[in-house]
Amino acid sequence: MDVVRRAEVITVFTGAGMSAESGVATFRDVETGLWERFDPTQIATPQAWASDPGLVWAWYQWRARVVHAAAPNPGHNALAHLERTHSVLIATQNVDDLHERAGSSTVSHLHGSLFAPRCSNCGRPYHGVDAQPEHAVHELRVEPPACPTCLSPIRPGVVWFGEGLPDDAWRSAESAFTFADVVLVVGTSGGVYPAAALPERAAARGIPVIEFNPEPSALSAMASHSIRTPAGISLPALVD
Ligand code: BJW
Repeated sequence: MDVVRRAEVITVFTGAGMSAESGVATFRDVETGLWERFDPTQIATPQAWASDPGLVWAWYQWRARVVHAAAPNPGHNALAHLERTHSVLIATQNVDDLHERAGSSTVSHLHGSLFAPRCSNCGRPYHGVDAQPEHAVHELRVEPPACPTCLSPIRPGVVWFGEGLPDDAWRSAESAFTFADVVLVVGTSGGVYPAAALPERAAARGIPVIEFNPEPSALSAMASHSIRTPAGISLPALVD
């Protein structure tokens, strides 16, 4: 694709569909999405954490084990390969580490990480969680560990609805979307803000936006071009 080949700086905006072919469930896909089986208000909000921390902790530990057992797919690998010829920044909404494991060097995690738990009170990072995937089953409740410093419960390092995005990730993403020659939007329904505003603003400034998603999304209307095949097929074709 010429617009990509000619670009010096490529900013990539990824969502759950990026990791779908690695066996990591999306949120909103019909039948397979996490929100088909779990109510987001009961699990991905500060209120859910306050009312049932054991349920929330167990759910995120289960998801961390699923990701730990998964591997990057050809789409992740293709984006890592793109760094050989271009300056690439990935702004991901995903809380997995599959971009990093594929070899991408600059990844901003707009919605946090499954692998960065922290104290719910003093905010110190917690390094004691064992993410080994012996049993990828979902235990209903697991008591969160206690912070070694202040004894408050350790919380998942993800961004729940109603919470602000991490400042450093947001700032580097904003700059990457400002200075991009082209933006690739991969595997997102594009309806969660403020993250979805980043490609919208880039399009409004005249930066070409290419979407990679088998289905139309909330961002399709402002994309210059949409490629309707799975990312594990369309992204490798881009770097070949
Ligand atoms: C494939 C594929 C394949 C499948 N290849 N593609 C403005 C308007 C309206 C509402 C708001 C607004 N501003 C803020 C809000 C409220 C809210 C929000 O956006 N709500 C909307 C849902 C209506 N936003 C927030 O609450 C945010 N915080 C905030 O605004 O705080 C204000 C504040 C400021 C300062 C101080 C304090 C507060 C936070 C949002 C956090 C979102 N968190 C989650 C959970 C993270 C943790 C976890 O993982 O559990 O993030 S929700 C969930 O949605 C997750 C995702 O990152 C995010 C986006 O989902 P994504 O990635 O798009 O996945 P899907 O499943 O929706 O789509 C998958 C796509 O893949 C589909 O299109 C498929 O077709 C495609 N696909 N296979 C390519 N093989």
